Amino acid sequence: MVANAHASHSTSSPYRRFLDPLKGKELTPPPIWLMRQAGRYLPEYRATREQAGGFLDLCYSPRLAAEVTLQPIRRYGFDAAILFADILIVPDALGQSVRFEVGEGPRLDPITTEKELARLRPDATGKKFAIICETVQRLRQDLPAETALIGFCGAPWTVATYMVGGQGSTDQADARSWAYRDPDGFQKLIDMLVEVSVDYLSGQVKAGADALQIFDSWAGSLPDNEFARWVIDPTRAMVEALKARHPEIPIIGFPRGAGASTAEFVTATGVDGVSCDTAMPLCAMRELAELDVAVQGNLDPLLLVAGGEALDRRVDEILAAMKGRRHIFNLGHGITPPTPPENVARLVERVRGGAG
Ligand code: 1CP
Repeated sequence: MVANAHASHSTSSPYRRFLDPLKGKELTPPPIWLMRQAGRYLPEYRATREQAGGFLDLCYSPRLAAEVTLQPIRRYGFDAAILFADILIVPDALGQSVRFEVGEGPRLDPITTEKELARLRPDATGKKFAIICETVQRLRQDLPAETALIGFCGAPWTVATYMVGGQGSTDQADARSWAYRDPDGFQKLIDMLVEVSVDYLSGQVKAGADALQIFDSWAGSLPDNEFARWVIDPTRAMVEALKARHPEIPIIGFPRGAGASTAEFVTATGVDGVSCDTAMPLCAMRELAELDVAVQGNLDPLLLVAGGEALDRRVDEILAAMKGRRHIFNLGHGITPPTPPENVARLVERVRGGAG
């Protein structure tokens, strides 16, 4: 139903309302998309995933990755689609083997010393990045003209936590310990990630991405001085380098768990949008919106599982709090697998229904 939208892919871009708040314009109702809007809560995703075989096979198949990106757009007509890939594509492209075990999270061979770091191959990332960019290209052709396309990568700090720990963890102790023990060595890993991530995102922009999001899911585990060095500085370096290459590209930062450091993150990095997690008070989101930035968020993903009036109530509260501000409606974190798809439809209808 969607695949007929190609016509207006011409030199002048058609209007994509998702981009307005990022470019300084408030919209009522706000644009809406959801983190992890493609994923296991959708039966059609599970079917395509099975067809692909492994999770990385899905990411590296432009045809199937584009298909799962389009699935939630067909169902819900979100204002933006997000490229289907994963933040661990970057370590995989660097030559650190990444595996997704069934029923568990990702597994990598951990890198904890400068010697192991030296085995990574930043020059060899091009081939795998090119496959992902082919997905972006397909998507820009197949998406409805009015739907924006978001490219993304993980922030250097968060990607490093997986590269050093070898898997997800609740406290990111391995990366934090390396950063304390040997800050200069750890800085080399971060610098490498800044450089390859900029190339990767720049490739996504050239392939047709309208905006970028940098996911720093584990930003909240650092004390403020370390937050400045490992979250703010690398993000600012990426934003500067990307804006030098693509002055018009809007960039959203997602420093999850940054709390009281979020305002400093916004002013110091120069992002155009900031995504807020569920714990960010609505009054703090309103204050952030005074900083010449679009504010995205922050419905609790568990309310989307619960549904019903509890969901409606909180949606109305968020809309009321952000009314008149540059707001993009989203969750505070990704959709979880037990989410009933009909609750997502209810949410979209509520946001668009003008409750605000
Ligand atoms: O079984 C499956 O099909 C795999 C589940 C899955 C999915 C759907 C993973 C494994 N990744 C993804 C896609 C994905 N990941 C997207 C696609 C676009 C969309 O949002 O629809 C994006 C943007 C990500 C980003 C990502 N991957 C983050 C940052 C956001 C966040 O959730 O905090 C992180 C931390 C990852 C790592 C990752 N990939 C997959 C899992 C299960 C995890 C978390 C691992 C862990 O910490 O335990």
